[in-house]
Amino acid sequence: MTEQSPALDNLLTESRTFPPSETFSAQANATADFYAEADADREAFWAKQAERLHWETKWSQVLDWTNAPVAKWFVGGKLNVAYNCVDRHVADGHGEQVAIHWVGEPGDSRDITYAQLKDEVSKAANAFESLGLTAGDRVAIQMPMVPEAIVAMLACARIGAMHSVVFGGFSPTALRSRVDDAAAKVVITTDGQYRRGKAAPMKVNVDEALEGAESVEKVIVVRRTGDEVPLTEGRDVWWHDLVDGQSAEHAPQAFDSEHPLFILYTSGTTGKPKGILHTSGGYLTQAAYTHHNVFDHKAGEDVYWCTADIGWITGHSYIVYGPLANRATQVVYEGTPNPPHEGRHWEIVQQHKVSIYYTAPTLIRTFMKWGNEIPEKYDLSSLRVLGSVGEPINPEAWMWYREHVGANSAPIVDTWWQTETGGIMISPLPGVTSTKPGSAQKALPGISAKVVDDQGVEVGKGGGGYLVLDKPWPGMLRGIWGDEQRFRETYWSRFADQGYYFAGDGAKYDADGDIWLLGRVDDVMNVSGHRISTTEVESALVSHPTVAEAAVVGATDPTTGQGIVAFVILRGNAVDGGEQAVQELRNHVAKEIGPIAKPRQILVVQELPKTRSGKIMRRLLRDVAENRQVGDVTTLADSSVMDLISSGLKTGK
Ligand code: 6R9
Repeated sequence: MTEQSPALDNLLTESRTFPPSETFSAQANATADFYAEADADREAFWAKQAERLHWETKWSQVLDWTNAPVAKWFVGGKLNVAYNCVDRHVADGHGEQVAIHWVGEPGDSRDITYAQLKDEVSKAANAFESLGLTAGDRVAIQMPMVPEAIVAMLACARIGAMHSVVFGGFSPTALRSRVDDAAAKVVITTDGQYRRGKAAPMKVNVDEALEGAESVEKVIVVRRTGDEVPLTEGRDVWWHDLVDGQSAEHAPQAFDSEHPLFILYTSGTTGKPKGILHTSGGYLTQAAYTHHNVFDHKAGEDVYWCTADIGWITGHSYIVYGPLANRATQVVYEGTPNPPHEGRHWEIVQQHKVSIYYTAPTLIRTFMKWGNEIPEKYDLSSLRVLGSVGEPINPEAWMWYREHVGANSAPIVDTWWQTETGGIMISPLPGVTSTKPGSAQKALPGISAKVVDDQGVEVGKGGGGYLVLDKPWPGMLRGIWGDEQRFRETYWSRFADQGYYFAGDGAKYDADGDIWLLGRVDDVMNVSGHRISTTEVESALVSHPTVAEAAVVGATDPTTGQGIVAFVILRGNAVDGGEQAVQELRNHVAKEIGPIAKPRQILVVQELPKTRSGKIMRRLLRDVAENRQVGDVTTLADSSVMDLISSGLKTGK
């Protein structure tokens, strides 16, 4: 069963609730009767939500679940996702509305209207077609948060090509494995990127990644930092040379509702990331429906800002697809939160009168650390809805967010979902739900979630167990790219008898039946809201010549949620595990996977605790990493190992 930290236990005794204000409720998009309406006829409810979109051909059936666990939603329907996100708003007379207030890290900025976005996406679509890209092809995108990244994603969608966005902080090795897995034909990148106030290279990393990559025919490079970069003759082309001269007319073709839209890689319990596959109609319906109701978004009135990176699912669903389908005006910010100062976010909120702000608990805790006086210096009165995503939010951070950002009045929506779910699944509805600090509370109308025990039986109020999704939903993943068996095993085998989707999260009902998320129950860590598998980091460590064996755990961390702690056994002939060796290993992991996977701490040990069947007992290592008394060691093959580790650590050996 799930192992709970003391912090999570406290969280479950939380009794404060915050009912919605009458004025908010009176104007809210969502109403309490949505739940009953969806329960009465789920498919009719979703069909109504799909009407938010423009369909070239209407569907003939809402859901086909006969080939479970691969769902078909809005069967027979045809639509163009990019048309829905851009063109139709222009056709409806909103071409002059700003779609994106883009804010560059060094202080440059661009406002892009829907009419301009339509031109840019059309030109890029024409450019991509001129390279021979067609529907079904894969395009890898590794870019910082520049407008062209969004344009590139939409242009792929427009021509039916699938994008595979790879987070800008991922290493060449990580990029390469994703390019190879999807056999990407085209890679789009920038010369460099601004990160923490400095220009850092990007294209040279891509070059390193693509050495000998057979599938890649073209690399498109957006100029961002102006740094000189080598171009490979015949393969590389500047975005401005390729795109700027194209026609701004491009006729969007309607694709089947189940036409693949994108692949997004996420960490699983093995070292190999999974290419999560999403399709068009159902995904866009859920992204738009949730963005409209969970954030109470009003087109043409709100200014929305989601601080995620497009390299993650939150950026896909709540920067690109959901908000644009709903004709949002949004802020897109390129950089990290503190260049040049710690009030950067609040300055942007004040300047653009941001009314909906969606971020991650790790950032909220960082803001707390920086001090109350920082947000106090700015006018944040425009904010009316606050969101949280990526990991459980502890009540202290929730209360701080409410008080110091939301002026004790803006509803906070704690949204639980995953790369695999495509859109938000469990969340309060602002104006409807009385919120509780720390709880994501209830499955949204149209969504069904349960907390079950080992046998798949739903637990009662106050009970804990595993979170499952017991009914199909429109934004659900349609598979793992190229690995159907892994798809079935990972998500559908744990509760195969019941046909439940196993989310991999522990959860609990409180006395009111509200859901509290308790973190992963598998070997996936959550560091600053990023999923990183213990196995991935372990593989990176053992790929270093000095390392014989490695075990990695996620230890509770006050700022990042979890921090990566590695235990390594060095090879016999390797020199001592001094500070320098440890530093080198940390850098090695950063190089293999990316800086986000850099262990917070590496402990050199002589032995690792293993069961008789040879499984590393991470639970015990977590006890050590979190400075707790080591738990039950009876299943260890050699129970003295933990003494050895603990005493070795004390004496620094
Ligand atoms: C959207 C996203 C998914 C995992 C998920 C869970 C954790 C996300 C959460 C949350 C508690 C929340 N998670 N939101 N846990 N409360 N509001 O983050 O997708 O990167 O795939 O991560 O993140 O453990 O299983 P992804």
